[in-house]
Amino acid sequence: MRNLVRIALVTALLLLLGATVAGSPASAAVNLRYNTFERPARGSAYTLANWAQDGWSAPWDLGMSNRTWIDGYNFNHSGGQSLRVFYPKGKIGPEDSGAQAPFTLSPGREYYQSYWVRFSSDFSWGTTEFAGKVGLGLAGGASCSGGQVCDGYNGFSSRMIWRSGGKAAIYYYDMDHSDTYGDFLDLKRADGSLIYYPRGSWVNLVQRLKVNTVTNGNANRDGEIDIWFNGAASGSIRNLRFVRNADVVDKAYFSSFAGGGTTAFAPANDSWIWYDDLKVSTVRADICELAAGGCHTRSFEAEAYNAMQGVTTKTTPDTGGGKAVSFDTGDWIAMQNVTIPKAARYLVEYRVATTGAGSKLSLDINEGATPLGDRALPSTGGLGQYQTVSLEVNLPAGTHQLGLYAAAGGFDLNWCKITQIA
Ligand SMILES: [Ca+2]
Ligand SMILES: [Ca+2]
Repeated sequence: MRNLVRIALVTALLLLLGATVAGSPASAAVNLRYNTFERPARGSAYTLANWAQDGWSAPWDLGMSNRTWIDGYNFNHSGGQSLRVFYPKGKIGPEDSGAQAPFTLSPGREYYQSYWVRFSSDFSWGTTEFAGKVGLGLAGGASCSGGQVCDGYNGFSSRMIWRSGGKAAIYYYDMDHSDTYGDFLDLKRADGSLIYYPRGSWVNLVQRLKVNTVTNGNANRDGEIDIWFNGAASGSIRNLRFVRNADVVDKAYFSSFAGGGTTAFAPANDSWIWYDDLKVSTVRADICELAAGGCHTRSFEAEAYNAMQGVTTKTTPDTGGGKAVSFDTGDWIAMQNVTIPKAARYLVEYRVATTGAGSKLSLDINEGATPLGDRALPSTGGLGQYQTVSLEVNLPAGTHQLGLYAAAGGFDLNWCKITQIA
Protein backbone atom coordinates (compact mmCIF):
# COMPACT_ATOMS: atom_id res chain seq x y z
CA MET A 1 0.00 0.00 0.00
CA ARG A 2 1.13 3.49 -0.70
CA ASN A 3 2.69 5.86 1.77
CA LEU A 4 0.61 8.92 1.02
CA VAL A 5 1.03 12.62 1.42
CA ARG A 6 -2.08 13.75 -0.36
CA ILE A 7 -4.68 16.38 0.28
CA ALA A 8 -7.05 15.06 2.89
CA LEU A 9 -10.54 14.71 1.50
CA VAL A 10 -11.60 11.76 3.52
CA THR A 11 -14.74 12.15 5.53
CA ALA A 12 -16.54 9.69 7.70
CA LEU A 13 -19.25 9.54 5.05
CA LEU A 14 -16.83 8.59 2.30
CA LEU A 15 -15.29 5.94 4.50
CA LEU A 16 -18.72 4.55 5.18
CA LEU A 17 -19.60 4.51 1.50
CA GLY A 18 -16.20 3.12 0.62
CA ALA A 19 -16.80 0.19 2.91
CA THR A 20 -19.60 -0.99 0.63
CA VAL A 21 -17.36 -1.03 -2.44
CA ALA A 22 -16.66 -4.74 -2.38
CA GLY A 23 -20.37 -5.64 -2.64
CA SER A 24 -22.88 -5.08 -5.38
CA PRO A 25 -24.12 -1.57 -6.10
CA ALA A 26 -26.96 -0.97 -3.66
CA SER A 27 -29.40 -0.20 -6.47
CA ALA A 28 -28.59 -3.10 -8.76
CA ALA A 29 -31.08 -5.93 -8.99
CA VAL A 30 -29.93 -9.47 -8.34
CA ASN A 31 -31.11 -10.24 -11.86
CA LEU A 32 -28.84 -7.68 -13.47
CA ARG A 33 -26.59 -9.16 -16.14
CA TYR A 34 -24.36 -7.27 -18.56
CA ASN A 35 -21.59 -7.86 -21.06
CA THR A 36 -18.99 -5.31 -22.14
CA PHE A 37 -16.97 -7.90 -24.15
CA GLU A 38 -13.80 -6.68 -22.45
CA ARG A 39 -12.68 -9.97 -20.82
CA PRO A 40 -12.12 -12.40 -23.73
CA ALA A 41 -8.99 -12.26 -25.88
CA ARG A 42 -9.49 -10.03 -28.89
CA GLY A 43 -9.37 -11.58 -32.34
CA SER A 44 -11.09 -14.80 -31.24
CA ALA A 45 -14.56 -16.28 -31.70
CA TYR A 46 -16.94 -15.62 -28.82
CA THR A 47 -18.12 -19.17 -28.27
CA LEU A 48 -20.95 -20.29 -26.00
CA ALA A 49 -18.28 -21.31 -23.47
CA ASN A 50 -16.96 -17.73 -23.56
CA TRP A 51 -20.45 -16.36 -22.99
CA ALA A 52 -20.85 -18.72 -20.02
CA GLN A 53 -17.56 -17.51 -18.57
CA ASP A 54 -19.04 -14.00 -18.59
CA GLY A 55 -22.23 -15.14 -16.86
CA TRP A 56 -24.47 -15.76 -19.88
CA SER A 57 -25.54 -19.39 -20.19
CA ALA A 58 -27.59 -20.92 -22.99
CA PRO A 59 -28.53 -24.55 -23.71
CA TRP A 60 -27.58 -24.21 -27.39
CA ASP A 61 -26.38 -21.74 -29.98
CA LEU A 62 -25.99 -21.31 -33.70
CA GLY A 63 -23.08 -19.44 -35.24
CA MET A 64 -21.27 -18.29 -32.09
CA SER A 65 -18.15 -20.37 -32.79
CA ASN A 66 -17.85 -19.57 -36.49
CA ARG A 67 -19.52 -16.19 -37.19
CA THR A 68 -18.66 -14.12 -34.09
CA TRP A 69 -15.42 -12.33 -33.32
CA ILE A 70 -14.16 -10.23 -30.42
CA ASP A 71 -13.15 -6.97 -32.08
CA GLY A 72 -10.33 -5.27 -30.22
CA TYR A 73 -9.10 -3.42 -33.28
CA ASN A 74 -11.82 -1.47 -35.04
CA PHE A 75 -14.99 -0.51 -33.19
CA ASN A 76 -16.32 -0.53 -29.65
CA HIS A 77 -18.86 1.38 -27.64
CA SER A 78 -17.08 0.82 -24.34
CA GLY A 79 -13.54 -0.09 -23.38
CA GLY A 80 -11.39 -1.54 -26.14
CA GLN A 81 -13.58 -4.39 -27.43
CA SER A 82 -16.95 -5.35 -28.83
CA LEU A 83 -18.70 -8.36 -30.36
CA ARG A 84 -18.84 -8.57 -34.16
CA VAL A 85 -21.39 -10.84 -35.88
CA PHE A 86 -20.97 -11.85 -39.53
CA TYR A 87 -23.86 -11.85 -42.03
CA PRO A 88 -22.36 -13.57 -45.12
CA LYS A 89 -23.51 -12.57 -48.59
CA GLY A 90 -26.24 -14.87 -49.94
CA LYS A 91 -27.05 -16.54 -46.60
CA ILE A 92 -30.17 -16.49 -44.43
CA GLY A 93 -31.32 -18.01 -41.15
CA PRO A 94 -29.31 -18.67 -37.98
CA GLU A 95 -27.82 -21.90 -39.40
CA ASP A 96 -25.88 -19.95 -42.03
CA SER A 97 -26.12 -16.28 -41.04
CA GLY A 98 -25.23 -14.40 -37.87
CA ALA A 99 -25.73 -16.05 -34.50
CA GLN A 100 -28.47 -17.08 -32.11
CA ALA A 101 -28.69 -18.31 -28.50
CA PRO A 102 -31.43 -18.28 -25.82
CA PHE A 103 -29.63 -17.07 -22.68
CA THR A 104 -31.26 -18.22 -19.47
CA LEU A 105 -32.72 -15.58 -17.16
CA SER A 106 -34.18 -15.91 -13.68
CA PRO A 107 -37.93 -16.00 -14.35
CA GLY A 108 -39.55 -12.59 -14.06
CA ARG A 109 -42.86 -11.07 -15.18
CA GLU A 110 -41.17 -7.84 -16.25
CA TYR A 111 -37.73 -7.41 -17.82
CA TYR A 112 -35.68 -4.62 -19.35
CA GLN A 113 -32.85 -5.12 -21.81
CA SER A 114 -30.44 -2.74 -23.46
CA TYR A 115 -27.71 -3.02 -26.05
CA TRP A 116 -25.62 -0.87 -28.36
CA VAL A 117 -25.51 -1.87 -32.02
CA ARG A 118 -23.50 -0.72 -35.03
CA PHE A 119 -24.16 -1.85 -38.61
CA SER A 120 -21.22 -2.03 -41.03
CA SER A 121 -20.89 1.02 -43.27
CA ASP A 122 -22.16 -0.87 -46.35
CA PHE A 123 -24.52 -3.22 -44.50
CA SER A 124 -26.93 -4.92 -46.91
CA TRP A 125 -30.57 -5.04 -45.78
CA GLY A 126 -31.31 -7.83 -48.31
CA THR A 127 -31.29 -8.69 -52.02
CA THR A 128 -34.86 -8.13 -53.26
CA GLU A 129 -36.66 -8.57 -49.94
CA PHE A 130 -35.52 -6.93 -46.76
CA ALA A 131 -35.64 -8.18 -43.16
CA GLY A 132 -33.40 -9.58 -40.46
CA LYS A 133 -33.03 -9.92 -36.72
CA VAL A 134 -30.98 -7.64 -34.51
CA GLY A 135 -29.55 -8.09 -31.05
CA LEU A 136 -31.22 -9.25 -27.90
CA GLY A 137 -34.88 -10.13 -27.54
CA LEU A 138 -36.97 -11.40 -24.67
CA ALA A 139 -38.85 -14.70 -24.57
CA GLY A 140 -40.50 -17.12 -22.20
CA GLY A 141 -41.71 -20.69 -21.97
CA ALA A 142 -41.42 -22.49 -25.32
CA SER A 143 -40.62 -19.13 -27.01
CA CYS A 144 -43.44 -19.13 -29.58
CA SER A 145 -41.89 -17.79 -32.85
CA GLY A 146 -41.11 -18.78 -36.45
CA GLY A 147 -44.65 -18.78 -37.83
CA GLN A 148 -46.16 -20.73 -34.92
CA VAL A 149 -49.61 -20.12 -33.46
CA CYS A 150 -49.16 -18.95 -29.87
CA ASP A 151 -51.91 -20.64 -27.86
CA GLY A 152 -50.92 -19.30 -24.46
CA TYR A 153 -49.19 -22.55 -23.53
CA ASN A 154 -46.19 -22.44 -25.88
CA GLY A 155 -44.61 -19.21 -24.70
CA PHE A 156 -43.90 -15.95 -26.51
CA SER A 157 -41.05 -13.93 -28.00
CA SER A 158 -40.26 -10.32 -28.83
CA ARG A 159 -37.21 -9.37 -30.88
CA MET A 160 -35.89 -6.43 -32.86
CA ILE A 161 -35.76 -6.57 -36.65
CA TRP A 162 -34.87 -4.40 -39.60
CA ARG A 163 -37.20 -3.99 -42.55
CA SER A 164 -36.84 -2.31 -45.95
CA GLY A 165 -34.09 0.31 -46.00
CA GLY A 166 -33.09 -0.55 -42.43
CA LYS A 167 -36.41 0.48 -40.91
CA ALA A 168 -36.33 -0.45 -37.21
CA ALA A 169 -39.19 -2.52 -35.79
CA ILE A 170 -40.14 -4.78 -32.90
CA TYR A 171 -41.32 -8.25 -33.99
CA TYR A 172 -43.40 -10.08 -31.41
CA TYR A 173 -45.40 -13.29 -30.99
CA ASP A 174 -48.39 -13.02 -28.68
CA MET A 175 -51.65 -14.99 -28.52
CA ASP A 176 -53.42 -12.55 -30.84
CA HIS A 177 -50.86 -12.15 -33.61
CA SER A 178 -52.81 -11.45 -36.77
CA ASP A 179 -50.40 -12.64 -39.46
CA THR A 180 -49.04 -16.11 -40.26
CA TYR A 181 -45.88 -14.66 -38.80
CA GLY A 182 -45.64 -12.44 -35.74
CA ASP A 183 -46.82 -8.87 -35.48
CA PHE A 184 -44.46 -5.96 -35.87
CA LEU A 185 -44.46 -2.34 -34.89
CA ASP A 186 -42.24 0.20 -36.66
CA LEU A 187 -40.31 2.44 -34.28
CA LYS A 188 -41.12 6.14 -34.43
CA ARG A 189 -39.76 9.36 -33.03
CA ALA A 190 -41.90 11.68 -30.91
CA ASP A 191 -42.76 13.65 -34.08
CA GLY A 192 -44.12 10.48 -35.72
CA SER A 193 -41.26 10.00 -38.20
CA LEU A 194 -40.02 6.45 -38.80
CA ILE A 195 -36.71 5.34 -37.32
CA TYR A 196 -34.09 3.72 -39.57
CA TYR A 197 -30.93 2.06 -38.27
CA PRO A 198 -27.96 4.10 -39.34
CA ARG A 199 -24.97 2.40 -40.94
CA GLY A 200 -21.55 3.01 -39.44
CA SER A 201 -22.54 4.47 -36.07
CA TRP A 202 -23.58 3.16 -32.66
CA VAL A 203 -27.20 3.34 -31.52
CA ASN A 204 -28.87 2.12 -28.33
CA LEU A 205 -32.00 -0.03 -28.11
CA VAL A 206 -33.96 -0.79 -24.94
CA GLN A 207 -36.91 -3.14 -24.69
CA ARG A 208 -39.25 -3.59 -21.73
CA LEU A 209 -41.62 -6.55 -21.76
CA LYS A 210 -44.24 -7.29 -19.11
CA VAL A 211 -46.08 -10.61 -19.33
CA ASN A 212 -49.84 -10.51 -18.82
CA THR A 213 -51.39 -11.77 -15.60
CA VAL A 214 -53.56 -14.90 -15.66
CA THR A 215 -56.83 -15.44 -13.82
CA ASN A 216 -58.28 -18.96 -13.64
CA GLY A 217 -56.43 -19.99 -16.80
CA ASN A 218 -57.56 -16.90 -18.71
CA ALA A 219 -55.03 -14.44 -20.07
CA ASN A 220 -55.77 -10.89 -18.93
CA ARG A 221 -55.10 -8.20 -21.52
CA ASP A 222 -52.42 -6.46 -19.50
CA GLY A 223 -49.20 -7.51 -21.23
CA GLU A 224 -46.95 -4.66 -22.38
CA ILE A 225 -43.97 -3.93 -24.63
CA ASP A 226 -42.06 -0.63 -24.71
CA ILE A 227 -39.09 0.30 -26.89
CA TRP A 228 -36.62 3.15 -26.55
CA PHE A 229 -34.23 4.20 -29.34
CA ASN A 230 -31.22 6.19 -28.11
CA GLY A 231 -33.03 6.77 -24.82
CA ALA A 232 -36.23 8.15 -26.40
CA ALA A 233 -39.57 6.31 -26.23
CA SER A 234 -40.15 4.97 -29.76
CA GLY A 235 -42.82 2.29 -29.48
CA SER A 236 -45.43 1.15 -27.00
CA ILE A 237 -47.81 -1.82 -27.27
CA ARG A 238 -50.57 -2.45 -24.73
CA ASN A 239 -53.40 -4.93 -23.99
CA LEU A 240 -51.21 -7.87 -24.98
CA ARG A 241 -51.94 -11.51 -24.14
CA PHE A 242 -48.83 -13.72 -24.13
CA VAL A 243 -49.71 -16.68 -21.88
CA ARG A 244 -52.50 -18.44 -20.07
CA ASN A 245 -50.17 -20.52 -17.93
CA ALA A 246 -47.40 -19.62 -15.47
CA ASP A 247 -44.78 -18.79 -18.14
CA VAL A 248 -42.93 -15.50 -17.63
CA VAL A 249 -39.79 -13.99 -19.17
CA ASP A 250 -36.97 -16.53 -18.77
CA LYS A 251 -34.72 -15.89 -21.79
CA ALA A 252 -32.63 -13.10 -23.23
CA TYR A 253 -32.94 -14.33 -26.79
CA PHE A 254 -29.89 -13.26 -28.80
CA SER A 255 -31.16 -13.32 -32.39
CA SER A 256 -28.92 -11.75 -34.99
CA PHE A 257 -29.26 -13.11 -38.53
CA ALA A 258 -30.59 -12.29 -42.01
CA GLY A 259 -34.10 -13.32 -43.13
CA GLY A 260 -36.80 -13.96 -43.96
CA GLY A 261 -37.59 -17.39 -45.31
CA THR A 262 -35.90 -17.20 -48.75
CA THR A 263 -32.52 -16.09 -50.07
CA ALA A 264 -34.26 -13.01 -51.48
CA PHE A 265 -33.70 -11.73 -47.93
CA ALA A 266 -29.95 -12.54 -47.98
CA PRO A 267 -27.40 -9.73 -47.87
CA ALA A 268 -26.20 -8.69 -51.33
CA ASN A 269 -22.69 -8.25 -49.90
CA ASP A 270 -20.84 -9.49 -46.82
CA SER A 271 -22.17 -7.52 -43.84
CA TRP A 272 -21.42 -7.23 -40.12
CA ILE A 273 -23.13 -6.02 -36.96
CA TRP A 274 -21.20 -4.97 -33.87
CA TYR A 275 -22.66 -5.20 -30.36
CA ASP A 276 -21.51 -3.77 -27.06
CA ASP A 277 -22.76 -3.19 -23.51
CA LEU A 278 -25.55 -5.77 -23.44
CA LYS A 279 -27.65 -5.49 -20.31
CA VAL A 280 -30.67 -7.31 -18.89
CA SER A 281 -32.45 -6.52 -15.63
CA THR A 282 -35.80 -6.66 -13.89
CA VAL A 283 -35.19 -3.11 -12.62
CA ARG A 284 -35.43 -0.04 -14.83
CA ALA A 285 -32.89 1.86 -12.70
CA ASP A 286 -30.20 -0.59 -13.86
CA ILE A 287 -30.63 0.66 -17.44
CA CYS A 288 -28.68 3.91 -17.17
CA GLU A 289 -29.33 4.53 -20.88
CA LEU A 290 -32.87 5.49 -19.80
CA ALA A 291 -31.74 7.89 -17.06
CA ALA A 292 -31.78 11.65 -17.64
CA GLY A 293 -28.40 12.39 -19.20
CA GLY A 294 -27.79 8.69 -19.96
CA CYS A 295 -25.00 6.66 -18.41
CA HIS A 296 -22.65 8.84 -16.37
CA THR A 297 -19.24 9.20 -17.96
CA ARG A 298 -16.09 11.20 -17.20
CA SER A 299 -12.77 11.47 -19.04
CA PHE A 300 -9.47 12.62 -17.60
CA GLU A 301 -6.24 13.57 -19.29
CA ALA A 302 -3.51 11.92 -17.22
CA GLU A 303 -1.39 15.08 -17.37
CA ALA A 304 -4.21 17.07 -15.71
CA TYR A 305 -3.52 15.42 -12.34
CA ASN A 306 -3.99 17.42 -9.12
CA ALA A 307 -1.26 15.66 -7.22
CA MET A 308 1.49 13.18 -8.06
CA GLN A 309 4.60 11.41 -6.97
CA GLY A 310 7.46 10.49 -9.26
CA VAL A 311 5.81 10.75 -12.68
CA THR A 312 7.06 12.73 -15.66
CA THR A 313 5.03 14.27 -18.51
CA LYS A 314 5.87 13.88 -22.19
CA THR A 315 4.38 14.55 -25.62
CA THR A 316 2.46 11.51 -26.86
CA PRO A 317 2.32 10.08 -30.41
CA ASP A 318 -1.14 8.64 -29.62
CA THR A 319 -4.26 9.56 -31.60
CA GLY A 320 -5.22 13.12 -30.73
CA GLY A 321 -1.73 14.04 -29.57
CA GLY A 322 -1.26 16.05 -26.38
CA LYS A 323 0.62 14.83 -23.34
CA ALA A 324 0.97 11.52 -21.55
CA VAL A 325 2.34 10.67 -18.13
CA SER A 326 5.19 8.17 -17.61
CA PHE A 327 5.07 5.86 -14.58
CA ASP A 328 7.87 3.96 -12.86
CA THR A 329 7.04 1.46 -10.16
CA GLY A 330 5.63 3.26 -7.11
CA ASP A 331 4.67 6.45 -8.98
CA TRP A 332 1.14 7.77 -8.67
CA ILE A 333 -1.17 10.55 -9.76
CA ALA A 334 -4.42 11.73 -8.15
CA MET A 335 -7.53 13.36 -9.61
CA GLN A 336 -9.55 15.39 -7.15
CA ASN A 337 -13.24 16.27 -7.01
CA VAL A 338 -14.39 13.33 -9.09
CA THR A 339 -18.13 13.31 -8.52
CA ILE A 340 -19.91 9.99 -8.92
CA PRO A 341 -23.68 10.63 -8.92
CA LYS A 342 -24.83 7.09 -8.23
CA ALA A 343 -23.42 4.00 -6.54
CA ALA A 344 -23.11 1.65 -9.50
CA ARG A 345 -20.90 -0.57 -11.60
CA TYR A 346 -18.45 1.41 -13.74
CA LEU A 347 -16.07 0.55 -16.57
CA VAL A 348 -12.69 2.22 -16.14
CA GLU A 349 -10.65 2.59 -19.34
CA TYR A 350 -6.94 3.33 -19.50
CA ARG A 351 -5.19 4.50 -22.65
CA VAL A 352 -1.72 3.07 -22.22
CA ALA A 353 1.54 2.23 -23.94
CA THR A 354 3.95 -0.17 -22.25
CA THR A 355 7.61 -1.10 -22.56
CA GLY A 356 6.61 -4.78 -22.35
CA ALA A 357 4.52 -7.20 -20.33
CA GLY A 358 4.40 -6.97 -16.54
CA SER A 359 3.15 -3.43 -15.85
CA LYS A 360 0.27 -3.05 -13.43
CA LEU A 361 -1.96 -0.05 -12.70
CA SER A 362 -3.93 0.16 -9.44
CA LEU A 363 -6.99 2.30 -8.85
CA ASP A 364 -8.15 3.60 -5.48
CA ILE A 365 -10.20 6.24 -3.68
CA ASN A 366 -9.87 7.68 -0.18
CA GLU A 367 -6.12 8.30 -0.41
CA GLY A 368 -5.43 4.68 -1.19
CA ALA A 369 -7.46 3.43 1.78
CA THR A 370 -10.05 1.92 -0.57
CA PRO A 371 -8.41 -0.04 -3.37
CA LEU A 372 -10.80 -0.55 -6.28
CA GLY A 373 -8.81 -2.94 -8.44
CA ASP A 374 -5.61 -3.72 -10.32
CA ARG A 375 -5.24 -3.96 -14.07
CA ALA A 376 -2.32 -5.93 -15.49
CA LEU A 377 -1.25 -4.08 -18.64
CA PRO A 378 -0.46 -6.01 -21.82
CA SER A 379 2.60 -5.49 -23.95
CA THR A 380 1.41 -2.88 -26.45
CA GLY A 381 4.46 -3.13 -28.68
CA GLY A 382 6.43 -0.27 -27.14
CA LEU A 383 5.86 3.20 -25.71
CA GLY A 384 4.95 4.52 -29.16
CA GLN A 385 1.96 2.17 -29.47
CA TYR A 386 -1.18 2.74 -27.46
CA GLN A 387 -4.01 0.40 -26.52
CA THR A 388 -7.20 0.89 -24.49
CA VAL A 389 -7.57 -1.54 -21.60
CA SER A 390 -10.23 -1.60 -18.92
CA LEU A 391 -11.48 -2.98 -15.66
CA GLU A 392 -14.86 -2.98 -13.94
CA VAL A 393 -15.29 -1.55 -10.46
CA ASN A 394 -18.08 -0.69 -8.05
CA LEU A 395 -17.95 3.02 -7.20
CA PRO A 396 -19.84 4.59 -4.30
CA ALA A 397 -21.72 7.83 -4.82
CA GLY A 398 -19.93 10.98 -3.68
CA THR A 399 -17.03 13.26 -4.53
CA HIS A 400 -13.85 11.26 -4.60
CA GLN A 401 -10.15 11.61 -5.03
CA LEU A 402 -9.18 9.03 -7.59
CA GLY A 403 -5.70 7.54 -7.24
CA LEU A 404 -3.80 5.82 -10.06
CA TYR A 405 -0.78 3.96 -8.76
CA ALA A 406 1.90 2.07 -10.66
CA ALA A 407 2.06 -1.23 -8.78
CA ALA A 408 4.51 -2.16 -11.54
CA GLY A 409 5.85 0.63 -13.77
CA GLY A 410 7.12 0.88 -17.32
CA PHE A 411 4.13 2.51 -18.99
CA ASP A 412 2.74 5.79 -20.28
CA LEU A 413 -0.87 6.81 -19.56
CA ASN A 414 -2.53 9.23 -21.99
CA TRP A 415 -6.03 9.34 -20.53
CA CYS A 416 -8.50 7.57 -18.30
CA LYS A 417 -12.27 7.28 -18.73
CA ILE A 418 -15.01 6.14 -16.36
CA THR A 419 -18.41 5.05 -17.68
CA GLN A 420 -21.41 3.78 -15.74
CA ILE A 421 -22.39 0.25 -16.77
CA ALA A 422 -25.50 -0.15 -14.62
CA1 LIG B 1 -16.83 -3.02 -24.84
CA1 LIG C 1 -3.25 13.04 -22.34
